[in-house]
Amino acid sequence: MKIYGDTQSGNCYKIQLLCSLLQIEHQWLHLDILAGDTQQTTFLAKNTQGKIPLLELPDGRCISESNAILNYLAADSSLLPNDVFDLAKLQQWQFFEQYSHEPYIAVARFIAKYLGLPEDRRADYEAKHQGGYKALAVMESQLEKTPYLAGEELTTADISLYAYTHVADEGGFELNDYPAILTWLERIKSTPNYIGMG
Ligand SMILES: N[C@@H](CCC(=O)N[C@@H](CS)C(=O)NCC(=O)O)C(=O)O
Repeated sequence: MKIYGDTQSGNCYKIQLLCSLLQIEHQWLHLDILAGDTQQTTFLAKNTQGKIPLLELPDGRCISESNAILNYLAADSSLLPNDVFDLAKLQQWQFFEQYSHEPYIAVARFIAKYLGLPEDRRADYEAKHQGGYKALAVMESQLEKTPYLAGEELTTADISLYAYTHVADEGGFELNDYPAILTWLERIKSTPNYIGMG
């Protein structure tokens, strides 16, 4: 199978990390967003959204949306529970990631790291911090109770939220007031076959 992505993107890193943890063989195809690779007609034919990551199966079928790709690839592994309640709990965290975490923490990181924090984006950057810290507080409260977000076991919910939380400092977030998150980051980092971003 082929995975189209950019190693600097947290959404793409989710897939790289999962493939490493589960030792899934794949072909990685690098796309340069800033050079317009995702807007080329050949790529748009595979994903009309023009976004990465994108998974292409050997028969040509494609899946976009990082969390959908994670759950597809993790089927039948310990990272994706079969129990309906446990699966819904995991998805609860993945929807939270897309609506309440990534739009703040990933975007603040993008403004600071890739745009160089231009003056005309400063107000936007600061507004992202309020929402980002709110998301971190929600995670902290869960991780004070359980070692992983969806309970006792590592699941794809942790991979979804690890991707941008572990580089939140690049978006100006200070994690020292979130000790349970810091411990969780270390726990994930020590998982066999872990790989870092980039
Ligand atoms: N919700 C999507 C977000 C994907 C996304 O925004 N990808 C960015 C890179 S992190 C992208 O491809 N941007 C290119 C563009 O918008 O043209 C996911 O989780 O996969």
